[in-house]
Amino acid sequence: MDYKKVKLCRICGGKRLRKYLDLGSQPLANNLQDSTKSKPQKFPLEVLFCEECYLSQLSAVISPKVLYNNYPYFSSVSKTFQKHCISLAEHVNKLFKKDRYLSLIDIASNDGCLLEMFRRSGYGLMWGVEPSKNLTEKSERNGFTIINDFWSKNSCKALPQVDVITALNVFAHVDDLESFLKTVYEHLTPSGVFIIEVPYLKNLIEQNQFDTIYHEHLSYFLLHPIKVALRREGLDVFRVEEIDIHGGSLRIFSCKDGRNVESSVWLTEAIEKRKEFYNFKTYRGYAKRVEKIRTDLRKMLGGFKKLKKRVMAYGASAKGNTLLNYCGVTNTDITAIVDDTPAKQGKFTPGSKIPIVNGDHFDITHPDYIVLTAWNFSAEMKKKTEHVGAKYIVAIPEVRVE
Ligand code: JHZ
Ligand code: ZN
Repeated sequence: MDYKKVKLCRICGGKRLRKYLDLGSQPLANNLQDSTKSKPQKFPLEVLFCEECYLSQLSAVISPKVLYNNYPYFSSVSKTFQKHCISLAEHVNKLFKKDRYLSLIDIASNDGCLLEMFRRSGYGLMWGVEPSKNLTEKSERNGFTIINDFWSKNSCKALPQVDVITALNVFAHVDDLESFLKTVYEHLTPSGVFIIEVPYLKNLIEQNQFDTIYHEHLSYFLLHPIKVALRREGLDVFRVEEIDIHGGSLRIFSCKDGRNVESSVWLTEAIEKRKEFYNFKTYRGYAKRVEKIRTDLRKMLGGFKKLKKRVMAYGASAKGNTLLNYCGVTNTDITAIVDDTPAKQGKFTPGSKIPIVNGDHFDITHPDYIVLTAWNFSAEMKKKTEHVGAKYIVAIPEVRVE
């Protein structure tokens, strides 16, 4: 399978792209293996910084058809994410006078988790757009209308203009942002609101969250480049919020016109500037900090292996696979990974070949340590495993036992 090499910045077309991180060649993070014998193809995983608009982006683009045809990630598995969607629905309602039923399109609606929370909060007309067949089928069974395709002018031409368009954890996955945003503009009513949520690059750098880097995430965003991309397509950012989900994300509200730009917008940009995120030198020491995580984790797991400790992990997340593959951790270090997603159970993590099992295995194996490979949900995961009596290993922002 081939991939496209990035030569120009996807937002500003700039040529001055400088590499600041190389995580080696890695398999696709959600390409779970059916057996330990499969040999998944590997692709370069490197991050480049654009000196003109400050976007961080991968050097390689894999075809989205390969990545999302059958996607094993189900948003609803996490109660934390469900609560997050409920609060977003309440929050959005406050932006409108609720004198009528509002309409909504959710881009990359996954298994319908967000649609469900908007339905409960009284939305009348709703559509999801989702390329993965398995996720579409689940949402349709729950009564939602889903366009089973990528968000594009052509696939969504039957959809009307709506009051709210949401794009949670999908903006970073898009190569052609220009046509993505043009389609958003066409489907938004004049007073409508477009909401993006993306993992925030500030946290990726400051908290060493290098595991958020995998082939699906083509871009790593600051507010500034998002503003540039939106403005070019006629959308103005009027509010920005820093939210806790996925290790710290940005929630960005934009509209065609008519809403006052709130102080959060210039304040966020001012902080990005003051913290020197618009300067390549800030990214220089990053690779060293990431290498230290690898050294420390290998040392810790090597020590536990010698002591014959039982080590399992929780969360066969995409980010977990970046961590395991970059650190060279395999099924000789971690016996099994628990994941509550039925579609992931019975498979093996790509590259590291660790079996993915259900939660009963904590009680069968009685691990001494559980590596929280989805550390962004540690509170929820610790609660679910209290009875196991194990200690937890967390690798981000630095390797430690809790
Ligand atoms: P999680 C996701 O990436 C999806 P991933 C996506 N790639 C994206 O853009 C980013 O987020 C931002 C499991 N789990 O969410 C479910 C339990 O088993 O950290 C998941 O497999 N029990 C679109 O894959 C994994 O852990 C639980 O109680 O890196 C979490 O994956 C909980 C809470 C989770 O994301
Ligand atoms: Zn650029």
